[in-house]
Amino acid sequence: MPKLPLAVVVIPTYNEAGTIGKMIDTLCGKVFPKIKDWQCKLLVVDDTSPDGTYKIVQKKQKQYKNLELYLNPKKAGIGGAYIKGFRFAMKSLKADVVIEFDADFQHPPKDIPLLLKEIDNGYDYVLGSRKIKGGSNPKGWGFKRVFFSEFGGFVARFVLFFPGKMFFKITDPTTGLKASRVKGFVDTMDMDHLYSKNFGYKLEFLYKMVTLGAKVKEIPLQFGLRTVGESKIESRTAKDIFRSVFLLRWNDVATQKFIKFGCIGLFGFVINKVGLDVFAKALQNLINTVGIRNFIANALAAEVSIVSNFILNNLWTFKNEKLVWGKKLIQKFATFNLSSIISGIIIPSIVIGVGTQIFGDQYRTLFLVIAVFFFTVPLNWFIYNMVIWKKKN
Ligand SMILES: Nc1nc2c(ncn2[C@@H]2O[C@H](COP(=O)(O)OP(=O)(O)OP(=O)(O)O)[C@@H](O)[C@H]2O)c(=O)[nH]1
Ligand SMILES: [Mg+2]
Repeated sequence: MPKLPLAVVVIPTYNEAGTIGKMIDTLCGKVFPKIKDWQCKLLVVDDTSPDGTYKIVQKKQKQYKNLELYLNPKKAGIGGAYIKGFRFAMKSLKADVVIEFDADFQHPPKDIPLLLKEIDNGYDYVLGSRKIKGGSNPKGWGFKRVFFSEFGGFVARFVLFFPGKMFFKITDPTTGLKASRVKGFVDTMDMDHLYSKNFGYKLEFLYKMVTLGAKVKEIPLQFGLRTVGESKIESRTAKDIFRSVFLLRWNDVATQKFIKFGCIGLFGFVINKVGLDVFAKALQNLINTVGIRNFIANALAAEVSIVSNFILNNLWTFKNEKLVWGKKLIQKFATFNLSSIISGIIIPSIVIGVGTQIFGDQYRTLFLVIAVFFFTVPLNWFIYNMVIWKKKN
């Protein structure tokens, strides 16, 4: 018979003596034996809980062969515990899938086979969602907890994924119930540089899995009420989660590029403005007709700003995709020049012309802003990334 793939359910615990024994009996005694296509192990990562949670696990290990304990000498935070647990599950146990699970029965044990079924269906990252049909928050949650969960979830989704497809696909980013494929994902993920070792890790793992290209699937999660033991959620948990989310977004390669692109664009605008004045003055004695003079002055100034935009983006924004001197650079510059004329001059002129024709001359500045932010910026960003400095695979 071929060897079955291994799923390791990782439960971090801190003072869960009131519930861990029952959880072990439920998983190792009832749930795991019913799963036929997977070999399952339970790994408890305990931070040497003062209430002796680990002692209960050690006792149960005599009864269950598929029960493992990883004992941290001191409190590591939920994220810290998961990092250690995942490493142990991969290196020592050779897990194919790792599952994040709570000790306090808020995650229904019956969901474990459902998570694995979706992995069998080809998904790499299966999430329990409280927001899709069939999922729910506990009935007993007060306004504050519901608000933080809803608001925090939305901010996290928005900051991390908007306007990408994951913004719509991932409905519950702060969920704690997840199954992750190891090969190509958890074994590839950088777990050494997390911004948070507490609850913020959830968003970081999520972001990293998505960035690695994981195929994501949500299943409904009826999140229960904690009945035994104490919550480890603190008032600073919300802050911790927001901090992780913003740092992830800020330090993302694309964000950093976009900021540089924006600065250079702004600088180009300044060059255009200054250049217009300089050229207009220089041409004063050469061309008498003011309209023609300013037309030529602006064309020259715009060209100078296009050249400076190209050079600066090449050296700074897209330094990793830098074009070096040669025929290709000249071709790319020609494309850049043409697209800049279209996106920076022709399109805004049409938007402003059509807009003011329909709505009136008083909206001239408004249409300029619309043209720049809704047409020029997105169009340039797209062309720079997809054409001029397109990454080679
Ligand atoms: N090892 C370890 N486990 C932790 C730590 N903090 C939390 N946990 C465990 O992580 C799991 C989730 O923590 P909970 O306090 O239940 O968080 P929650 O479910 O979002 O919040 P509640 O609804 O209040 O229970 C539980 O099994 C905790 O024991 C920690 O610092 N170290
Ligand atoms: Mg809980």
